[in-house]
Amino acid sequence: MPLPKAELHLHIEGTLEPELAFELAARNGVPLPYATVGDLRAAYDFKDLQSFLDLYYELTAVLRTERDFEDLADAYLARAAAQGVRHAEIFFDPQAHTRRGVALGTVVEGLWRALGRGEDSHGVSTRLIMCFLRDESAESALETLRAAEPYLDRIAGVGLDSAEAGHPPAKFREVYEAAAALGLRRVAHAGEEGPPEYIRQALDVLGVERVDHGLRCLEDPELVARLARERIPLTLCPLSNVRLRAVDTLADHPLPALLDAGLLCTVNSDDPAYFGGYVGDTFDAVRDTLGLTEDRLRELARNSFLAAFLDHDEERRAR
Ligand code: ES4
Ligand code: ZN
Repeated sequence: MPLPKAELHLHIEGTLEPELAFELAARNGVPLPYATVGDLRAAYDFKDLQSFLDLYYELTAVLRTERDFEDLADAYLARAAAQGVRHAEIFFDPQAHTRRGVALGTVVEGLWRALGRGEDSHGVSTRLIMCFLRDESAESALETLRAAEPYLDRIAGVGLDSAEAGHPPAKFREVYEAAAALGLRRVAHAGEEGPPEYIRQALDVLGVERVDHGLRCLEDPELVARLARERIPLTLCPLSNVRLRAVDTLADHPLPALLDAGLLCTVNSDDPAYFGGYVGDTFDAVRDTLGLTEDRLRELARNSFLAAFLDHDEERRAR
């Protein structure tokens, strides 16, 4: 039995397996510039975040209908459940779809068809977190938030993702203030490729409750001390960091140092179809490669529930 855990850093578009991409491409008559599943998989050799994002956005073209988003989310729930996930807080990127003519309602309604029955179908409770693309404008983020108002009963929070360098969190102050006023929870990617200063901005300007990645906090001991003192969770994604070359090898990943520094670390899969594993695979990899003890693994699983947007009773039921 895999350890029960929550997954807090998961892009639903990043769960699109090559086989499903081909199936949806055929169903929707969308041409793909790859002849076979093998050719597509061969393209998963990334040199940095941007080279990954280029392919990730390219493949969203196959997602067109509510049923496509439903099938995508259903496939994720099945895989997650098999790896011990009891609760998942799932990112989606509305602008990656609206900018190519797919309505926000299609995305949310489609995802919700699968997620709304996730507890019954797979024993996985879920939350949806709507991410703004930080390489799009602040105005576009605000328009996205406004467009989401009819769906706020299904959206727990907002996040910030995509290409980090040159797009500091402070650019999104206004939309995060508006999100907070609507009662939405707030998270943001920071310190994946960007500097420690971006982590500070996410906390101080955007008011985030969790930091997604946050890896580069280690360059700033004062920031590490603050994150530990304030019990700010980090949603780390070790396999992603290896594939996008934030670290050289998994053996070099600073997860043990971050845990030793007293940080509330969680381990997550980010874009599992692209980075070689779902969250249970990630737990296995850090155990085997970083030599984490069973106690440490249990701490990571416990942290995932502590850092989740669950109330006390829900948390107890989930773990
Ligand atoms: C992402 Cl790994 C990563 N970083 C930033 N934005 C993203 N969107 C999807 N995966
Ligand atoms: Zn991410």
